[in-house]
Amino acid sequence: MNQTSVVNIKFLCKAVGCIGASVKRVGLICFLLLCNGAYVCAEDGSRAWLRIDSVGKAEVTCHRKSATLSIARTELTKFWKGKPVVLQLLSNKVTRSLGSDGYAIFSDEKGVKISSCGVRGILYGTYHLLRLQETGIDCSALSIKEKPAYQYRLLNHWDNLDRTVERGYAGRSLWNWDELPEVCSPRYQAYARLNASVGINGVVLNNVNASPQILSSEYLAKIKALADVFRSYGIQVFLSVNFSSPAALGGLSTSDPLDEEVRRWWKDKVQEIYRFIPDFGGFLVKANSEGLPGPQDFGRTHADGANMLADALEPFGGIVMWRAFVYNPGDEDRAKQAYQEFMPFDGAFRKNVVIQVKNGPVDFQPREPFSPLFGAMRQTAVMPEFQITQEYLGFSNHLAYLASLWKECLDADTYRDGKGSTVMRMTATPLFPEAITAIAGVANIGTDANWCGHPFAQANWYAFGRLAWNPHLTSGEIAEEWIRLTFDMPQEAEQSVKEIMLESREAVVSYMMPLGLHHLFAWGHHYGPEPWCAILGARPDWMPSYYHKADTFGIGFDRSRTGSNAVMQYHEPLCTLYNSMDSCPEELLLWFHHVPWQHKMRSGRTLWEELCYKYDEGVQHVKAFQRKWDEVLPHVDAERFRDVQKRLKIQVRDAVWWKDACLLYFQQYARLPIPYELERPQHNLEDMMDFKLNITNFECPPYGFSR
Ligand code: GCW
Repeated sequence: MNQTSVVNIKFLCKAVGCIGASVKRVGLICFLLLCNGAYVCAEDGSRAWLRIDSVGKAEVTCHRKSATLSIARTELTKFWKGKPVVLQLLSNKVTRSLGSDGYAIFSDEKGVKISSCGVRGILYGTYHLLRLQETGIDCSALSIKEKPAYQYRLLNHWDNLDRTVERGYAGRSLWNWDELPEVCSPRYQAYARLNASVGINGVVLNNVNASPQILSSEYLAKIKALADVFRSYGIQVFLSVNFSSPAALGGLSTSDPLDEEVRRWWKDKVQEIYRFIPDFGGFLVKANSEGLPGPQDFGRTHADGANMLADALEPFGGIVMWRAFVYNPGDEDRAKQAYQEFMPFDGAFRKNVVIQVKNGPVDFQPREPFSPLFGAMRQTAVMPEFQITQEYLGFSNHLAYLASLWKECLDADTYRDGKGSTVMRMTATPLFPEAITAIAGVANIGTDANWCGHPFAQANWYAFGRLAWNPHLTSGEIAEEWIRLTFDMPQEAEQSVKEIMLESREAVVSYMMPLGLHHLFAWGHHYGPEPWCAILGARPDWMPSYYHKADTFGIGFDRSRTGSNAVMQYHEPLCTLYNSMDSCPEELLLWFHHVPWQHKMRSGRTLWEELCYKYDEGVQHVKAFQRKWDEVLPHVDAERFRDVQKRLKIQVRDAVWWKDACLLYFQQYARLPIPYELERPQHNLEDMMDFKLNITNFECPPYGFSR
């Protein structure tokens, strides 16, 4: 959309705004639909970062035919504003070195050439060229070679068959199982296009808490219909499977992975899947985790379970992503358990198995150290799992740009092979020639018109794809791209929005859980603070007190050598660094140590004072975001502007709620005053402790805390 039409539309909005309140919305929509239908649709956020207006006249040549190439061609014909483009599917030294997803783009005064040895590479090159155009890069003399860092770049949907989405805050599941396979919503294609435009090449359709039903022939026919839509966008379909499917779905008496009948059942099932979907990607498995069935139910190991599935998938080129998210209530520190359970099996997995590891050792907290499993395995492929959906970061009410969180993990040095052994290197470099490299993000996508709920949550989907392609990109670079593609703002406003985004994750850490605190979340839904939560008979490792361990002496989980000794799971020099209260990075201090309230911090303040300052800093940050956002009002369409404004209001309210709840609760132990220069609490502890937010797992609370 050019500047003039933006101004015109804003003028029209104002004019229509004069009409009475109830007529206003309908009137506005009809009026704008008549004048400029694309605008109304566009600014509800549904076009996300692909908001190019069609120019419809580019010259594009491609001598080969395929569904994917024809998408590339159409995209360029409609949206490319430059010289003629030639799409070259060819195998030469350069294209072979870039692989079938990689591409080369060259341009000169005659035109542009995009070449790749794979059709997917041509498609990715196409979207890259359009991205360069739309972000204002001069495309007249390009010489670009790109290849993705990870072979598999996957979204994990936690979508249930009843269309609820576990930890989803953007409406219902996109997959309309009742209508499929007969009816294929146009949104499936739009979704695939958005994914392809950032290089995502696979999707796990269903929740890791998987229903055995997903493997029924009835559902496979529905999944085939989705796979048929996704295929031409270069997207492979994967499924989460329930380990007890042979018994639960197949009617066998056991699901023991060493039982011959069970093995046969999986082989037959896999064959059936490939009859429906010849390019099926493979299985994702959550086993013996949070009450789900797994090989241990039969006295077998993770390796036995994973290998059985791997053997069934291997003839078809399918893979198994076996999750390491395992922990049991007991004496052992939860943060240590995944490492302890998986390390003994290093090297015991088949080559088409990859262990999927959450970024931190506990569970997608606003800040955790990286999981020690990343720097540990030497003969088993390991892949990072990030959470794009904001289970622990304010759902889609809070603005939290997560590239900063993921980069912190990817850039972390594991020291496995000396300095420079970053998580990125450990996971993107194959450990052995056939080793899988992969990365997954738990999707934040649903039926909301703008896909993700919060308009800025789209940036996390975008950033995940971009980082999966190139983890060397900085959070700032990705934010800049996204802002340019998503809004039409002058540079100064872009800068303000970028500042908000880059500061947002740290702000959330500060007002929720600074200095290494973790899991202070309310029971079940994980939205607000409940550091006091104590449910009779519930698992202790699901209680906040298990993690904060506040008492009159201090606060924090002692994971040093004299504590749970989780530090031992890290290579030197990290083990020593984390082990001492004096050398431990302060942002992880309470993760690794139980620290006295009077402990002197680097700022010269006591721990208690520092905690108060951090919480306050978080609140002040979000208030500053509100001001900065209000300033960009003239440069954002009314719909998205108001949406973000409304959510920032909630975020400020929630930030104050978090600060008051945590400080007033911990103050009972610290018995020290909140420094007088800081804002006073706005709530009473008793009120907050009485308050229960009435939400299920699947909804986003509309207004945060209010009584
Ligand atoms: O963080 C926890 C979530 C569960 C989720 C689980 C997992 C899908 O609270 O909702 O289940 O992690 O990752 O398996």
